[in-house]
Amino acid sequence: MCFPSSFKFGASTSSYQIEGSWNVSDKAPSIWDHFTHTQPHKIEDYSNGDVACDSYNQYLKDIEMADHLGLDYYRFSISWPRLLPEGFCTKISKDGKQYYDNLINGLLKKGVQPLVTLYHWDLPQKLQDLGGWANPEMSEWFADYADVVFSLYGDRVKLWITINEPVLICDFTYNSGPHAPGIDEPELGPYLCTKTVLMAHAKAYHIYNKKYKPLYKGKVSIANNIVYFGAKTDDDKEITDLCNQYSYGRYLHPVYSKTGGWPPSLVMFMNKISAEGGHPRSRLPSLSKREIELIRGTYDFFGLNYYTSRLVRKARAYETSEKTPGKVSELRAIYEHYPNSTEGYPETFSSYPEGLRNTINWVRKNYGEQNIIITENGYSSFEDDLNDYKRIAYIEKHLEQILLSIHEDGAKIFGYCYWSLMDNFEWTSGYTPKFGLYKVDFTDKNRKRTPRISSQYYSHVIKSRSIDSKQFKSKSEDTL
Ligand code: GBH
Repeated sequence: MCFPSSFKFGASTSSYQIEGSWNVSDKAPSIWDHFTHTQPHKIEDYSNGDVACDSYNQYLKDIEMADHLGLDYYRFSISWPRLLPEGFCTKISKDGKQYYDNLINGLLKKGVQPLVTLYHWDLPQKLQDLGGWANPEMSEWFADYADVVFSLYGDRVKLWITINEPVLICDFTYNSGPHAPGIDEPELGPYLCTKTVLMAHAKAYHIYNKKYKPLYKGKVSIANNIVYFGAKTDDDKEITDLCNQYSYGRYLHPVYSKTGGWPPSLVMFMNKISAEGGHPRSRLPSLSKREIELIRGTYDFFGLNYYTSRLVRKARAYETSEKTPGKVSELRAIYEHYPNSTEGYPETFSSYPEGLRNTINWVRKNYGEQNIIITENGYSSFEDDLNDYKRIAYIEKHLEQILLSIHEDGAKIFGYCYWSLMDNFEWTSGYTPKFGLYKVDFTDKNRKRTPRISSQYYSHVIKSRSIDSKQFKSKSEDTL
């Protein structure tokens, strides 16, 4: 089995995780700058992204790595407070603009297409002070920002992701608060945020569609993280479906379904728990007809981030389900790792490659045939070994599932981006987990990058369009 000749390979990063230079020139602080500086204990190793991979200064090396791997796409994100230091489009930073110009031009010179994310979680702190994603006005400010970005780079960037992983933005923030800005307001927070994020995405999509698509003919979508949920027993099918609708349908149904709007089973569930809690109306904000129509169909492709899967079962009477992100305790569900999955690091990242194919089929079943790109998938380890055979096995197994999806199931998948091009700041886990095809030496002033064996394997995959990893395996290693 081989990849079709039109299939694209890429690697991904994001601004806060790699750029550093958090306060150079006129850059304003983002919520992650503020969060890591004011609450360092929320990061496992008390670290932050002040320097990170120093990509603001070392971006030529990043371009070189992308070129060396033979990537079709390099997926990176733009830092909103670097480009618009006032948060609003009242001022465009000259240096910020120049940085992304240099990066984009440098990639294109090497034949690497930029795949650009507008928002990968580094909100201007100033807008957070005005309520952040819980404030409906945010959708307007995001649309203004998107308009600026499209106008500056639309002539050269043909693939856009508006927002990376809304479920992380809304649920990891408000539904227990591990991520910046760290607000634990599970009653209303996640739901207000969900609506605003969807409105923001939709407005940006329409701006591109009307103003820029006729000129530049690019494509715009959103990237969603899906943890595949399988029912533990037949008895658990109903709760599993509700978990899916709660965690992912909430973000997908309004955009990708034929009818638009919230998933009906989620509306019923939210009505029920809101009434039980004494709320005079549903905690899930309503969507007007106009809003439903504004959001519906705002995609040119389907961006999927996939890492791991869970088995779902009903909680027993004495069990309380975890109040972890995307898993509101009111669902009364218990999430278990697949027994035949391989242990991950951090442990939430257990590897279950079949889950990727299952996710793709779940998406197609629920929302019809889609043009799918895997915008993220990756393996992290504790060791920063250059002989990362387990990463090779992870990539091989997941690419195998993509090949099965394409050839056996008939899915339309046009690309795969590995997370990540290089080791970087892994949010609340700091610098300990290593996701990179390239190792980064965080003790070196210049953040020296060194290729791991997985980078050789990946460029072999890209060249040969097949996944066989035999020549890269160490005999002693177990495969994943
Ligand atoms: C992505 O998020 C991010 O886009 C990227 O910035 C990040 O570096 C990368 O992944 C690696 O983390 O605890 O049950 O939800 C992925 C979000 C969060 C998905 C943890 C898997 C574990 C299962 N991930 N989650 S659960």
